[in-house]
Amino acid sequence: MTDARLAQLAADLPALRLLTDPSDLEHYGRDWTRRWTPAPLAIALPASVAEVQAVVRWANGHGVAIVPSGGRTGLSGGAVAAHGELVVSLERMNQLLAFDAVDRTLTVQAGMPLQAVQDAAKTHGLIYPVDFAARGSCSIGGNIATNAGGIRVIRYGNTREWIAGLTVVTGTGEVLELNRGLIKNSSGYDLRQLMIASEGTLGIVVEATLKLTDPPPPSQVMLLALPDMDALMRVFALFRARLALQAFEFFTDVALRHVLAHGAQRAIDGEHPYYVVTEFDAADERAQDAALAAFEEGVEQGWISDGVIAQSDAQATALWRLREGITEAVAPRRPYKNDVSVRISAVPDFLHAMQELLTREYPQFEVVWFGHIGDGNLHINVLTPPGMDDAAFIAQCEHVTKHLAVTLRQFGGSISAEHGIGLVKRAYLESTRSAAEIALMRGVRQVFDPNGILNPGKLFIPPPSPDGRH
Ligand code: 2HG
Ligand code: ZN
Repeated sequence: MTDARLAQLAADLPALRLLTDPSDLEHYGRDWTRRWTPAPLAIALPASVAEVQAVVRWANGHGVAIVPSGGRTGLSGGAVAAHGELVVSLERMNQLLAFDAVDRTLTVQAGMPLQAVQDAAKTHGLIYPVDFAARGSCSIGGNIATNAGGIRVIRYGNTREWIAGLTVVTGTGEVLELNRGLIKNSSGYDLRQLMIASEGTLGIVVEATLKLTDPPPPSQVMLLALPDMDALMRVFALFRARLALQAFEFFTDVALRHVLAHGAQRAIDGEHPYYVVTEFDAADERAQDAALAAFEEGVEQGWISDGVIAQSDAQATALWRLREGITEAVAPRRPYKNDVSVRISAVPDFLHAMQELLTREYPQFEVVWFGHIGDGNLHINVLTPPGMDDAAFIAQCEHVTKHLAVTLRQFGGSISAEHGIGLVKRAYLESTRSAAEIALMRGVRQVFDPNGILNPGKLFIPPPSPDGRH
């Protein structure tokens, strides 16, 4: 170990797994954003809360920054280590600790993948309902650090709703057990909620107690083709009034083209500008008839051009793939991502404003729109034109994001609906948060992490250091 600080860490904690091979630094130093060159000092893979605590104390003593790391599926650069940080990966802390049938909770270590959490809940006849395409790779700790949303928010809400307790290690190495699984706890500030969406800047989530619930009734999955944007919101209103929705997701013909080219199966013939995948409770014939009636009404009104209803689980999975496969399908085109939200009531006007903005500002680019329209959350992926230099592309996209931020401010929306701010959106935080709020947020960070050890440079633009680095 050539670095004296690391040699000290290895001597202090002989059982701690530490990696310094270039391939490991590369692997653990980045997330799904591909914009930064990974350059961590080393990777620590603690196996216990005590080890995490000792690592944080060492980092304080040596002024080394820590990047907390889960499945690194983030899209905002929250888990990128590009400046000699120690990556603290929770990968080895992936165990189920307890299930409580009376409380209906699972207690897990933070490195457990979301899918493993979902599977564990199922073995007890219950569900952990937060769900999205990265379920197999992301970790519950990362979900908590970003308040991950996904495809079932319309029914179940974000990760925030499902956290009954958290164990975290703060920036000073304090271990806090927050809320301890209580349903009712009116004893002052809810520090658990403060940790959720803090992107590893206040504490490292090491364990979580997750609420579970009953599985939903049997459902049906429908794919709809729509003629225009107004139809989209009309169909949403119609379906929401008539059916018990579990999901209502939209994407455009451009998105469809990419998933089909990536191996998904076409389900509706012809050219249509917009599509919706929706899933709703359909336990009995009455519910199924209501769905058909809603569909027919949408067709009669001219809001739905075509549609299919899945006749089997395999078909339902194939329809879902059209929506869930988009991120992977467009990844080779190194997209610039926006993940924005407005109140549902503002969606129609916001969509029009966005469409106008994008056609004005991005005529030269291929833009893929999709998202959780029933939650007011849009994903806008701008694809790098073939042969275009990354730096030039990003500069143009950043320019448009400035306009987008202005539009969002007008609509009272958010620059990050569910992916977090990280490095990618930190310059735009003030489009969503007032100066007073940001000052208070910085103050909170100072309390939990006075030496700025945890994930510096994420969420906020840090003051420039004397050597000009962040
Ligand atoms: C999704 O909804 C994810 O599929 C990823 O939030 C969105 O790739 C994206 O922009
Ligand atoms: Zn999403």
